[in-house]
Amino acid sequence: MGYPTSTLPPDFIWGFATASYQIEGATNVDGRGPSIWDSFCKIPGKIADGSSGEVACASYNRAHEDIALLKECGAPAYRFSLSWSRIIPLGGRNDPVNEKGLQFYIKFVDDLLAAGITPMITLFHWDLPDELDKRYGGFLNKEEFVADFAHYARLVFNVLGSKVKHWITFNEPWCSSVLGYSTGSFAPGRTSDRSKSPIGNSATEPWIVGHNILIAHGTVVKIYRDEFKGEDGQIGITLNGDWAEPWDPENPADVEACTRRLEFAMSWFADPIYHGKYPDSMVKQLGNRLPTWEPEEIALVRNSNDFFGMNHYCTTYVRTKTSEPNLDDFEGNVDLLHENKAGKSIGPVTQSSWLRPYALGFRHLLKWLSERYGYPKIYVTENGTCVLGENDLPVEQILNDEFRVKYFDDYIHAMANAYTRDGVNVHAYMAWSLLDNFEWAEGYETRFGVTYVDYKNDQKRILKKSAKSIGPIFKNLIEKD
Ligand code: GBH
Repeated sequence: MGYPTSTLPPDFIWGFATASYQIEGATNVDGRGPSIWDSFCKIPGKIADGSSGEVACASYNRAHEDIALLKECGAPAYRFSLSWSRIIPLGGRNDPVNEKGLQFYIKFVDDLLAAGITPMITLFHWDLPDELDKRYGGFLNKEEFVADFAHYARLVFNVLGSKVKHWITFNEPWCSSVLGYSTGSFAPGRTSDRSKSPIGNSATEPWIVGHNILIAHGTVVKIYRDEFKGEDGQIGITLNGDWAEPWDPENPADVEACTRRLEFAMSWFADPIYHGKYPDSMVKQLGNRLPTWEPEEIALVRNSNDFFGMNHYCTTYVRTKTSEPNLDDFEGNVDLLHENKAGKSIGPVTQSSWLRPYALGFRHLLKWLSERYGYPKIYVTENGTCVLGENDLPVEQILNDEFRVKYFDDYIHAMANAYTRDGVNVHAYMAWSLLDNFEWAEGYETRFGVTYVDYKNDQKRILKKSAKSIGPIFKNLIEKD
C-alpha cells in the first residue's frame, strides 16, 4: 500500500500573476500620477541597474498581447494589480478621478472575461500615489490613509464589483512595512540608517505601517462585504512567507526560533485576522513599539479574510541569536542562512540572493498555517523562481528554462501533496510571473517570467519552455467533477 495519488480539488483555479508597476510602463501617459516607486527609482543607487518602471513590459499598450499569452498557456485565471495613481492621480478622496485610467482597467477586465479568463485583482501592490506620501506620510497617517484607501477601493468596486469575483486588498504588507520603513530598500525608502535616508525610524515605523495597513484592509473588506460582495465575491489579503528550517535541528532554541521567525513574517498579519491579536513573541520582543488594538479596529480586522492569500518562494535555515534583539530587528532575533550547521545548502543558488528553492518547505508551510489558522481556504497568489545568470545567456538558452520547469513541477506537486495528505484547503495557484518584468530594487537583471521580454527590441514577448509546462501539470492533478 503506497500513498494515495495526490490531486487537487475540482474547483481549483490556476494562472499567472503580475503587478502594475512591474509591467505597465506608460507612467506618464493618459493622466497617470506618479507613485512612490517613480520617485524612489530616481534616487541614484536604489535600483541595481539604475532603471525604473517607466517602460517596463509596456503592458499598458500591449494588454491584448498579454491576454494572448495567457490563452496560449491555457491559463484559466490571471492575477494583476491596479495602479492607484492611474485611477486617482493624486490618490486622495477629494482628488479628481482619471477617467482614462479607470476605462483602461474596465476594458482589460472585459477583454479577459471575453477570453474566458477569470480576473483576480490586487488593489495595492506597492505603488502608492506619491502625493499621499508627500501630503501626509502615506501609511504612517492612519486616519488619512485608511479613508483614502477606502475611497479608492469603493470607486473600483463600483465599476468592477459585478464582474470581478476575486479581490486582494494588499500584496505582502510585510514588504511595504519592513522594506519600505525599516531597511529602506523599497519605496519610500525610510530607515534609521542615515547613509540611506535622511528620514525614518526603523524601531517604530514598520510596526505602525503594518498596523495601519491591517486597518485599511479590514475597512475595505467591510465595505466590500456590506455593499458589493453578493453571492459569490471573495476578498482577502496576500501575505509573504518563506518556510524556516532549524540551522541545528538538535538545538531546541533553533527549532523555537523557526516558529518565531514565521510569526514575525506571517503571523504579524495573520494572527490579528484569525485570532484577534498580535503573536506573543512579537509583543514580548517589541513591547510598546507594537501598536495596540482599539476594540473597533480589531473588530474590523478579525475574520476579514474570505481566503488566505499566500505568496511563497523558498526556505531558509534559521539560527537563534544569543544576544538581546536590536531595536531595528524585524526577524525575531534570528540569523537567516542558506546552509545548515552541517554545511548543507537548502537548495540551488538562483539569481536572487534570498531565493533557494526547496519544494518540501512549501508543503510544510501550507500545513503549518493550516494548523495555526483552522484550515482556511488558501489561495497561493505567487510562486516562482529566477534563474542564476539567466539575463546573460543567449536568448535560445533563456527560452529553454529547465530550471524553472523543474521548480514549478516540484512546487505544484508539493502543494498537491499538502492537499491530499495533509488536508490543506488550497484552491488556487498563480505562478509568478507571466512576464519577465521590473524586479523592484533588482531592476531588469533578474527575470522571473515564463515569458521572455526583449527589452531592447520593443518589449517583444516570447514564451519560455516553462510557460507551457504548467497547464499539463494541473490538467493531470485537478480532479474531474
Ligand atoms: C514577491 O515578493 C513580490 O510580490 C513580487 O512583486 C516580486 O516580483 C516577487 O516576489 C519576486 O521577488 O533582498 O534580502 O531584501 C516576494 C517576497 C520579500 C522576496 C522580500 C524578496 C527581499 C529580501 N520578497 N525579499 S532582501
